[in-house]
Amino acid sequence: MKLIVAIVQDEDAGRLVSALMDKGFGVTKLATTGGFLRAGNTTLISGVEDERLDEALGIVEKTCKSREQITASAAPMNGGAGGVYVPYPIRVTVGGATVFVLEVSQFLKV
Ligand code: 2BA
Repeated sequence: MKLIVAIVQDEDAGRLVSALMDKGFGVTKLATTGGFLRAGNTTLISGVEDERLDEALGIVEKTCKSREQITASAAPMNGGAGGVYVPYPIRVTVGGATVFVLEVSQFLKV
């Protein structure tokens, strides 16, 4: 068995949960925050049998879109000597999904 940990954008999370559940996968949805943008995202965890891993990953890939987001970075003014930083917008491409696949040593429901 494998544990899929998928970090996705909030906009895709509802459809992804539905798509996985429609195919009989168990899913848990967690509200999370990305370290770089400091913005909300969603982490889904799903335990899947080895033979269905590719199917589940295919659903994640099909459902999650990449999007551009604008965030504020800070540029030093006067070389930063005076400790003055001016925020300026930068564009980053987020997603579709950041996915980790972990080996499950035990799966218990007690
Ligand atoms: P965030 O950390 O908020 O990152 C959002 C997006 O900002 C990233 O999209 C990437 O395009 C950009 N980004 C991140 N760090 C950057 C940096 N140091 N410089 C420039 N741009 C940077 P994704 O790569 O699609 O990541 C989406 C979310 O997935 C991340 O949100 C984070 O919550 C999670 N994530 C990504 N890589 C991870 C990792 N190695 N471990 C744990 N979580 C990760």
